[in-house]
Amino acid sequence: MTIIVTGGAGFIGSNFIFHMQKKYPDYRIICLDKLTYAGNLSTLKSVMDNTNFRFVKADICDIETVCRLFEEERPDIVVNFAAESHVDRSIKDPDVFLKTNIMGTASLMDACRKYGITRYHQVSTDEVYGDLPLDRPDLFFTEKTPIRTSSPYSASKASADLLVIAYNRTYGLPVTISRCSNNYGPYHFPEKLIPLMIANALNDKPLPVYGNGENIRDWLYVDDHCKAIDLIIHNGKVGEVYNIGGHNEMKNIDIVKLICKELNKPESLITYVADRKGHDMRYAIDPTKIHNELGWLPETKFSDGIKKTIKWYLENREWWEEIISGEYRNYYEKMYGAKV
Ligand code: NAD
Ligand code: TDX
Repeated sequence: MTIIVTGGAGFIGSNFIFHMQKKYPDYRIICLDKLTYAGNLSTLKSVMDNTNFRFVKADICDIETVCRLFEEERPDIVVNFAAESHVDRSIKDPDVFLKTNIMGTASLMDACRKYGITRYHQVSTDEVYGDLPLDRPDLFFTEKTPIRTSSPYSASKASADLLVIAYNRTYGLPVTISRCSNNYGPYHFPEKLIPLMIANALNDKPLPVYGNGENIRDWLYVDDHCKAIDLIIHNGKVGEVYNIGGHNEMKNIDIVKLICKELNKPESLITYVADRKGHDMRYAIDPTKIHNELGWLPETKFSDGIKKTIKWYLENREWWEEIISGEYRNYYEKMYGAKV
């Protein structure tokens, strides 16, 4: 079995590669990644020398290079994690989100059509469903919830999903889509809520909470997401969408307070800043379908997962310190400079 994993130098893609190499040592895994600001080759150093692993630096939008790789490797399965993934960046500059997330998905699927694959899997997000009101805790996103996007990021992911469904219907491409809630865990880029708060707290820097901090996210430990994708690519039904989430809703402010507590830092570091434009209020996934059809259930409780995650950031300071001292600093200053 040969699998191309795009975006494998990023947060979830790298964790997926680790999961697959451990569970299926005979599979050949090829990571195709452009190494944007969010991709980090050092993340993959533990698998780099495996004979069944190959890294290729390339843009998923570059159809010629993608086709050359397909020609050489003749993959059975393609799992597409490659994306611009940060909502705040999409609000400042949507352009690259449209290119990578939409055009990149199309070019990958064109290569799949040309060479033939047994499965193209699109890693999507719960953000395609928009948000839920805070005063209706009885409501959840199911696979039948209408697409209703809020940010250029979520609109680009939803557009890609529509293309994936169209390629299945029009060309018979054997596709699946997964829509997951917020992930957390090792190698999470420190521009996202949990790693940003851990890094800032460790450096005794202000903890910038958007708006009133009441927004709710449904957090899933990254390994549980990887296991769900593993099940879908092997046993999921072609043409189907699977929601992935663990019924673990938390308010942003409670997460930040928990991080302060775990790290023994004062809550006085918490600084309320201007709200995100179009900020989604609540995400909450109903994972009944993947549970009933594929037997998936999240295994890591948030109370354990957050401790493991904090421990990882404490033990791997060089990984994130290098990031926050580099080019990322310019983004941080532009994004938060005047506020914190
Ligand atoms: P990430 O930003 O950490 O990593 C993205 C990776 O894609 C990076 O390695 C980057 O170099 C690569 N990449 C970007 N543009 C590329 C291009 N044009 N060609 C090739 N590679 C390119 O993202 P993540 O958090 O790991 O998210 C992975 C996927 O999962 C994304 O599709 C995202 O929409 C989806 N998702 C993320 C979450 C989450 O909580 N992080 C939740 C649900 C879904
Ligand atoms: O500094 C911050 N302060 C803050 O209050 C940051 C970075 C975020 N927030 C808030 C905004 C959100 O309500 O925390 C919440 C989580 O924010 P992010 O970590 O940026 O994640 P989110 O916008 O929810 O999107 C994530 O989950 C769905 C991923 O980044 C997406 O790629 C995925 O599709």
